[in-house]
Amino acid sequence: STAEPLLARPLRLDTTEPDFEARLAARLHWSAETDAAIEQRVAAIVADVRARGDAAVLEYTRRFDAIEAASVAELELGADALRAAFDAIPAAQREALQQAAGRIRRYHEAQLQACGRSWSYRDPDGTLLGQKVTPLDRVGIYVPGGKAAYPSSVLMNAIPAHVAGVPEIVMVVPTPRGERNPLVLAAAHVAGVSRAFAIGGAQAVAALAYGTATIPQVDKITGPGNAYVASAKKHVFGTVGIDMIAGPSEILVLADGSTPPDWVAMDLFSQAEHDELAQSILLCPDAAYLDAVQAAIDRLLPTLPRAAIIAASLNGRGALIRTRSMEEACALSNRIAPEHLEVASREPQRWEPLLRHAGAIFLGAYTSESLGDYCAGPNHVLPTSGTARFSSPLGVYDFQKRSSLIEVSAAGAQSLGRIASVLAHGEGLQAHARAAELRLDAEGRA
Ligand code: HSO
Ligand code: ZN
Repeated sequence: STAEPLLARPLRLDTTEPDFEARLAARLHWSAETDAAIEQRVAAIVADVRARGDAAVLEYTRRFDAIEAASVAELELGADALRAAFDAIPAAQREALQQAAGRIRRYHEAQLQACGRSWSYRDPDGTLLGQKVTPLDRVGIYVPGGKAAYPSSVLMNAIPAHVAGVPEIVMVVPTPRGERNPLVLAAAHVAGVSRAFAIGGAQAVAALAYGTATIPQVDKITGPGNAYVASAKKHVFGTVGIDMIAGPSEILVLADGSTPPDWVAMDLFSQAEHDELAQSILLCPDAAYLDAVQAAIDRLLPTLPRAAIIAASLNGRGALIRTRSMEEACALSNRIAPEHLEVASREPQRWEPLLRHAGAIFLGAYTSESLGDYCAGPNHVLPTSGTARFSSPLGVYDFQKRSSLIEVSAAGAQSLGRIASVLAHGEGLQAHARAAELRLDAEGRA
């Protein structure tokens, strides 16, 4: 029997149709369903690891990953194991990993120079005010073990931490039935991971958050994971810092019709192939161009091994939208605030000033999102589900924190003391007022 041909038909919309807003809203809708059963199981695992440490980690690793180990120490992949993994992969992969890492490092070093440095200034009376920037002491990076185990994500999480100056980067990665992902371990070596443990799930997150006899307690946990991992991260938040909890990947392409339709179709596919729930949207003022991209989709889809995932994503969440103009397309893109925004235009510099809300903006026909995913340099951990309205890509700043610095001069104590004294009396806090007044000179106290 012949199989049904796979069809990918993103929803066709036109901004001039009367029910456009409602149909668009239905397409965009996505909510992180919090499954109460998962939350409960995770709460129990986290509490157990917190209470029993290594023994609990070993039990859960045996149960969920089918690994028999006598101790958590046996599950450690030290610097030597990571190096050995790197040495064992093909030379072309070694070289590509190193080139990607070099470019990502260079980008994040520029970010450190631009916005990761301490600063201060002095008042005319000599008082010093500023902010001191320091790296976190120790961070944990979660790497999934299953179908979403991306070596590129190891680079994107560990390199900014390394560039920020974090002295110890601890990676956890589940190895179900002992199956290790050599590229993930090789990427950890290249990215400067200090040590790794072959553990995963909520138990790994809890171990990093509270520490065990073998696993060091970290200050922040970043990296993607399944529903259990996401729930565990929310659970331990407050004890440690966490990065954002990412939703499904998204791409929005803004096209003026000048980029080959095949290029755009493949870029839409490249997000769709991540996940059935991924979202790919194309905006263009030219309906004939949307037809051409749909034709390219039909022709190219059967050539891809992940066609079924791509079709599910495009049919369930994809959209090809005709807009009245490029200006309207830019405004709509800002409202959607996509994770990735491609400006497939002959004049990307003309539209860029109109674009504000997106995790990453890819300008011009040659800038495939795929290049940004791997090696251009910017981070591929980006805000999803419209959160680009208020949050930013993962960066060196996520692995630093800031302390205020104040050094009041004798002269400064006079002017500041008078202000503080008045406000402290106003708040009824006498000790505050006296602390300021004690430092006033005779003239000030008079
Ligand atoms: N596009 C993904 C990152 C990735 N792509 C990893 C390929 N590998 C983040 O949205
Ligand atoms: Zn990707």
